[in-house]
Amino acid sequence: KIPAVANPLAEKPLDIASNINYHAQYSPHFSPFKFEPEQAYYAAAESVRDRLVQQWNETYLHYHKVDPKQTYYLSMEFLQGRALTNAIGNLDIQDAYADALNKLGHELEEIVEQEKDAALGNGGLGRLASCFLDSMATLSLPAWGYGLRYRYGLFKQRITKAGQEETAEDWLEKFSPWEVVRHDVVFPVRFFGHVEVQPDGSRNWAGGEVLQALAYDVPIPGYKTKNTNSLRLWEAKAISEDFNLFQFNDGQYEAAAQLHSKAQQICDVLYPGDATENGKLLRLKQQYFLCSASLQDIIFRFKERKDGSLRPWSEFPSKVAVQLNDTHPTLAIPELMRILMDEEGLGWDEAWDVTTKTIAYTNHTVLPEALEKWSQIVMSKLLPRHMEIIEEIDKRFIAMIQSKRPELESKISGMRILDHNPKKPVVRMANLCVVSAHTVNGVAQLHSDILKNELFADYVSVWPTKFQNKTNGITPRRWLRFCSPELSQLITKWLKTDQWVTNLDLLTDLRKFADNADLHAEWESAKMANKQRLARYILRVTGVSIDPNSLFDIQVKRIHEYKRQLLNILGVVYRYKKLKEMSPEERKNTTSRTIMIGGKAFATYTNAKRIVKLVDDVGAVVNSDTEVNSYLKVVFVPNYNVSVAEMLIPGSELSQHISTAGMEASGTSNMKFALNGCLIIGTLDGANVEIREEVGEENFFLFGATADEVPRLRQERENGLFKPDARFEEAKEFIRSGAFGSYDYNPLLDSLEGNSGYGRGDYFLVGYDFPSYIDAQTKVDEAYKDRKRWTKMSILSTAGSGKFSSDRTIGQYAKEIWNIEQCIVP
Ligand code: 26R
Repeated sequence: KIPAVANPLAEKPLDIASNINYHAQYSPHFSPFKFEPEQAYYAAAESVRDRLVQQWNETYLHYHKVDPKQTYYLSMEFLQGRALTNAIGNLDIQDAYADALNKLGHELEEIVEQEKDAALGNGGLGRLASCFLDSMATLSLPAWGYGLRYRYGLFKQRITKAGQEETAEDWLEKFSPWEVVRHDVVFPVRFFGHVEVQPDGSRNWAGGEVLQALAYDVPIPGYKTKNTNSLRLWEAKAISEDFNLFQFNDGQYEAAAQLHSKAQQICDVLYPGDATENGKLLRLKQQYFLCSASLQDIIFRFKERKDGSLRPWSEFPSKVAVQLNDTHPTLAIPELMRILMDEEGLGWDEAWDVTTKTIAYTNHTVLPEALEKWSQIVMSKLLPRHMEIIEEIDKRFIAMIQSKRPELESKISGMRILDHNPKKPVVRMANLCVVSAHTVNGVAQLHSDILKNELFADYVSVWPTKFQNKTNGITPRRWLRFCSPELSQLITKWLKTDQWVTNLDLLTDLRKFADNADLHAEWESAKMANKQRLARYILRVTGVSIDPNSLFDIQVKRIHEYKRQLLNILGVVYRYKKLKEMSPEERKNTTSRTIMIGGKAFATYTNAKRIVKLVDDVGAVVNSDTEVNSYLKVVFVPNYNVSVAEMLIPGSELSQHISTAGMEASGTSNMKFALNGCLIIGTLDGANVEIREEVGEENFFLFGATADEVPRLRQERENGLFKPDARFEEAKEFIRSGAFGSYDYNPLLDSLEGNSGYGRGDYFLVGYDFPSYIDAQTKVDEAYKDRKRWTKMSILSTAGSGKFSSDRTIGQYAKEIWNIEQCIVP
């Protein structure tokens, strides 16, 4: 029993100021002699954390008492970004903290910039997990996030003459005030070893190496609710007895600490390169480490919550829902089976029933190279017991198909989990998920249809109700309310309520004022303020001065050939060439544009790096060309991350979501841009399809082939039937001529021709879509000339974005997959 404590923190600004002051003086991380932005940040953050901790403890105790069914969101990635603005915003104490910091001689906006992004994720999948955590807390749902506490998150990107350079991002360098280490939450995790067979036939995994998983908890506050959930991040540690004192005293320091440094490696970096066998093994260790520690914790809680008495295991699925964020935590399936059978003594059928009723799987990509396959040889060595269990699941699946669905015999080799290809026998993780999970979902309607009709089509007749769609969403708190206070305030003013922050569908009411001149004026001035702020930022980080009166056109996302940044930059090159050919008079009739492109290329992805280099080179030439640079500027925005997105998105007017149709599972930044009144130029891909439906087709610049046309178009190309448009040839030729420097762009341009790249020239159909892309861009230029029309489109874009709140998404997961309910902390 923990005694209740009165809240020692009053609401008044002065008390907050003294509280900040207290932290500035007594916390060990601060100098008593300095109170600069860095010290002010830590002091403010610690003061906010004190408040959170109180609600956080109450939340845990309340869940413990009520014992509701809980969701556990297992993810190798969480892209949290900064926490301070979000925390004070969700606690609704923004103004009080701004005032208090003012009294202490600081500006809140400057203080929050001191915080490093927690970038424990690569891109869309990781950021989605973080938006989901925000919505789960805001909806007062009893839910946990489980991940790994990487020492180095996503790399920092610098742009030099040579292109992209990567450096390690040490986000914990100066300590994070947002995590609490739980020395009492520790679980053993085993690797390697062997399987022992007991006289009674039961099996037991023994030997090998045993490490410890230590929990670090991050508070996840909900917006205007007391519920404060946890993100639990595991860190790997060696068991202290494993430190070899004998060797150490013998002067063999490295040898003595060997197990310690091996343990540390597991959580050293997010997504270690997996080109080498070592890298693959490390990644698999990471995945198992997350799954094993999390399941032990979940089971511990399940047992703990029934006043000591034993609960029947059949109750487990009515208390626990586990969601797998892509296949990365698939090992949760054989791990749960192993614990239930080998440690808890259940039989196969009983364990299988519990496991399948507990676990659900979300697919986030159909790209073949991103579908995980693990070598059976590596798996057998690292996880011998799990390999046995996977073999058994595979065997039983085949037997079930043969007895119940004999007509599928010819499909079995593609549907089964094990691929016994003699060259490289592998375990197909997605198949393991589909066979074992009670529900499989895609992340946008089009993507879910592709899963049902193509990738997982053979399973649909076996399990017709297993497959669902859950269109992604984004949190309106971080992605509108906090990142654009100007626009938020005026929305609240016109809707006469701020309820839209938790009920985003209310934005549709803005449609009533879509032609109102007063709203137009306010809308334009809020947008202009955001554009000016963005222009100052671009000047600071790139040295390029951009004109806030030009059209701000942005494409930011991981650099990948399927996302087609190359289509964007070829369009820019074409635009530049046309501008050069115009007379000064003709130029005056064009729409001035500033094109910003940002994103990280995976360190070993050569073509992606060439694209970065090309964008930067085109920018250097265009921006210094005094003949045209008042009509066109091109900027590569360095080190794109969550915080940079919070700066760019509010200041955007056009954003590009131009992937080859069928390849982008959903996209989520498209939703963030649309919500901020930014128009989209895009293909019918991922969630673009639904965004266009919601904002209206007249407010969306559509172009390009559709997903169902893509296979035929690829075939035609292969058969030499594709006739490239003259404008496409012109743009490529201009680059080949050396107009943008001496770097060798031929390999990149060659990938759009002949038979390179994916083995089939221009696999991503840049050439096919180029003419319709250019035409759509011309329509953008025309629309922008009509201020009234553009502003109306912008308002209607925001008004139509309600569907894309992650509150809606999470509400659907809760009801249709997890079967969990709200558990409001009184
Ligand atoms: C296993 C390894 C190769 C790997 C593959 C893929 C590691 C990480 C990924 C990340 C992928 C799955 C990803 O981020 N997918 C994105 O998920 C978003 C959220 O659902 C979608 O919006 C986006 O379209 C999709 O690319």
